[in-house]
Amino acid sequence: MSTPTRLAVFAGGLVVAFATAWGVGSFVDPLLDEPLAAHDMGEDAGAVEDHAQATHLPGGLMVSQDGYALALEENTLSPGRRSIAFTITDPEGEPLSAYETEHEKELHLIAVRRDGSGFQHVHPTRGADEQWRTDVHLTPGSWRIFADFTPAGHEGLTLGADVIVPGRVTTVPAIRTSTSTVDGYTVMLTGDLSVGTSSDLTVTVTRDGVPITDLEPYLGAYGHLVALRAGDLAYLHVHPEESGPGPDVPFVAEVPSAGDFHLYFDFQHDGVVRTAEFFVAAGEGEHDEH
Ligand SMILES: [Cu+2]
Repeated sequence: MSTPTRLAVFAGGLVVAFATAWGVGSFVDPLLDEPLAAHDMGEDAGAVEDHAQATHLPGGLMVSQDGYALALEENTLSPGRRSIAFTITDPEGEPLSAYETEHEKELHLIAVRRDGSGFQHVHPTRGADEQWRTDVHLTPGSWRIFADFTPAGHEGLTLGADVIVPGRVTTVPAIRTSTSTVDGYTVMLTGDLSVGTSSDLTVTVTRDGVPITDLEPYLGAYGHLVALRAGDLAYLHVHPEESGPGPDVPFVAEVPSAGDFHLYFDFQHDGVVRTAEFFVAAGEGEHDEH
């Protein structure tokens, strides 16, 4: 076979292979997607069938959603205690001025380094120009900033954006633990994170072995729990359940996938808000049809 002929045959083969792959992909994908989505998402299967609708992704992965956007004033900040300023813009591109109050605040800001360290949950103040501003403490590394808010007349949104902090990065390895100590308090997390079902979690606060039974209300409950998926830092929905002032504080979490999760429990006692941190794995729970 002459060289030009060989090349022609080779090229023809490539075209056939490409066409086949394209044809198979376009016909098989819709069939594959449906059972996968139904399986992975359990009860939420109906809500996630339309993959094109970004609204059904976990929160915190996008900088804009439903026309609302998080615009940070600066995407690079030096290490130390820094002021973070940002604006939420509405679908018309104007600064958002009407918010619903959720958990006693119009907007909750979470700052966390990409490795899960340095968690801060703060409440910025909104200026006359609708710009939000708050102080956070930043160490070198890549930080994720989450704005959790509800535009008036809309459902709640969690938007996320990155801030780069230059400098020598000291990585903190995340070690799985469901017990956390902070300022002499021992905080335990019980219950399993299960994919595709509502997961009941309980946080228990003790000090020197003595159950704490006089937790103080914080953000309308006896504690506030934030869960972030390790890796992409997807922001999960965690709802507080009715409870007394300790030592047990119950929550219900919705987990979108198996994987490791950082959990941060903010609680108030003796007038001080503290954060207990956990790092736990989410499994498939009772959904093991594999
Ligand atoms: Cu908050």
